[in-house]
Amino acid sequence: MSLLIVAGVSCSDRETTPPAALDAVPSEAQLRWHAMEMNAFIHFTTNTFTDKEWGYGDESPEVFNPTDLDVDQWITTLKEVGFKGVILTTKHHDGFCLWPSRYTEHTVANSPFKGDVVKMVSESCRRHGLKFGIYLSPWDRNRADYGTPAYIEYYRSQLKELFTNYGPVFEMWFDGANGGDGFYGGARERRRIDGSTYYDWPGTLDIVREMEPDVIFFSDAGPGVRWVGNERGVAGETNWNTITPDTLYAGKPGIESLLNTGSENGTHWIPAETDVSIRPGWFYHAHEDSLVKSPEKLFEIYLTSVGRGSTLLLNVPPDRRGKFHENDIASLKGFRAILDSVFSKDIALDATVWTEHFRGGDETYGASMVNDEDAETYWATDDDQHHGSLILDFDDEKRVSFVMMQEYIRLGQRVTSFKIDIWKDENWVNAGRGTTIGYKRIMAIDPVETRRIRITIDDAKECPLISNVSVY
Ligand code: FUL
Repeated sequence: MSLLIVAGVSCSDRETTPPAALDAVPSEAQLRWHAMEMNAFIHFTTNTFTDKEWGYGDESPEVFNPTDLDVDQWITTLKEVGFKGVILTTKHHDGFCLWPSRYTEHTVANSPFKGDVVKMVSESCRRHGLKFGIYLSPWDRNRADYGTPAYIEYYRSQLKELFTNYGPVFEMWFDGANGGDGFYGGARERRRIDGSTYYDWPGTLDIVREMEPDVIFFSDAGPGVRWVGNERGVAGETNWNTITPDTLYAGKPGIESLLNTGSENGTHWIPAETDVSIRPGWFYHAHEDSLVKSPEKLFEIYLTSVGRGSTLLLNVPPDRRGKFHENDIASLKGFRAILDSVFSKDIALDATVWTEHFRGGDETYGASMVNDEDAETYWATDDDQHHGSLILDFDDEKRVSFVMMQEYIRLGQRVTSFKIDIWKDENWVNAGRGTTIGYKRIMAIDPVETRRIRITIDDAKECPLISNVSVY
């Protein structure tokens, strides 16, 4: 590059223009949410004591009686496994409140336990450095006024109580299950609501945003993050963070596959959150003690959620003592051990990375930006070039089983197809292909000894920007 000396100041005559952002990009709060990668869900209420999944709403607060509640055991266990945030069911569909809400008698205050579980969990999260989130079921099978405008007032008053007394709250979870039969203050009937209008979500979100401007709203349709479309722990192999929310709303039937993949030309950044339980049910049932997912299954779920650019929300339900069961703890620890062993050494850090093309011939967009341990730097191509390859040279044969890639999503999600080749017998041999990358993509490949890996971006919406490549 030639240099001009102007009045003693040297400057390049060919300044490389940085890539322009796409229309749909994440907010700062969404970027922080992506980086959390693994959060935990906690389902705990009268269901834990009645052995139900959906309480009818007529359960007496008397049944809620954990004998040995230890929220620090939950939070320290989750922290050791690597979870960054916790979302607590402060009220499930049965309407029982885990805090002494002044708007209803149907709370912990009238249970033999009496304690404020929301306070205990939010404080424990803060003590141990985890972020705290809230699930407040919009559907309430206890309330006589459910289905009328009065209930919306009730729901909003409770949001105000929660956000004022227990914040900061990083994520607010609006469940899509809505309406149906219930106790409804003794009516014991079936009630239907129009999910697209009844809750006036825009009005409710405004109220919450005023209290917590950075909160991420989860619902089927966002607007902060969207449901992944299933409860099996599987994000789309093609997983766009973008989707067009126009006609979507929480609980709308038939949108599962769209939510699972997102859409390439979606107008908004609404990434998929993968919620799944460590047990068959969301609440604790003793008869499921032998059905806790194994460490290997949890790792498989990690690969189909975090490994596909989604965030994992893993539910771990406390038992009737108010503790995580020994079997769940053993599985979680085993899962952590697998993560530690698989991802113990990133061999890409010692590799030399080559490319035939980088933006403007400017080293600040060069291949070495993908293994410099700086998430803010990235390899980029010129605007008119939507493909390119990176070759990682390890100097000698290394055993390779996983390749991890990250796009610089601050400027939008771009890659639409890529492949991974390994160098074998003086030839490139294909080891895997994929579509989207997004925040993170982890490709498991058949374990192999090789001295070189080639990652080819075959196509992208605009010039690809790759901020990180790791190899294990
Ligand atoms: C669903 C609910 O009906 C389940 O009980 C659970 O809370 C799950 C996370 O969301 O819609």
